[in-house]
Amino acid sequence: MALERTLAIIKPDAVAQNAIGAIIATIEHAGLRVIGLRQLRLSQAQAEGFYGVHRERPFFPKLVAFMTSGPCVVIALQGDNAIQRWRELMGPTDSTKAPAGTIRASFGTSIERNAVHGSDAPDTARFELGWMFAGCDLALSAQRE
Ligand code: FUP
Repeated sequence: MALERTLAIIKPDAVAQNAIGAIIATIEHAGLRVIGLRQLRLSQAQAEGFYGVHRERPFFPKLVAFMTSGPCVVIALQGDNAIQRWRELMGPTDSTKAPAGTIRASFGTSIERNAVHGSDAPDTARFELGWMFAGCDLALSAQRE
């Protein structure tokens, strides 16, 4: 198994529900390590840049409006197979189709307002962590496994 890092985002809908602690508890109970953490409100330009791959999709304006509607919590995670394991904890993109017990079933309400984000592959994880934790040395803040 590969020791990986991935980016998790607790989106504005979940922050508004006071669900930050519950979501981080789920992450920690699953054995993933939090190695970086901050709360921020994305600017329009940051949200458009972060979701740049979706720029041509019809849902892009609503996605950017939602992601800038309130504060997010961005989290760097580390663990064996962290990318896939975090996505399993999240559940599928559409919250209405997410299996009971997943974070998107518990805190999301639709495909658009789906509570959390997770990187989908090693290259996107590297890009997204660099974006959200620019200037941070995540290796220094990581617990030794
Ligand atoms: P995911 O990897 O599960 O976050 O999903 P995607 O990268 O495919 O989509 C990124 C975000 O775009 C989703 F979290 C929500 C939004 N989206 C929509 O609003 N409508 C869609 O049909 C697909 C995605």
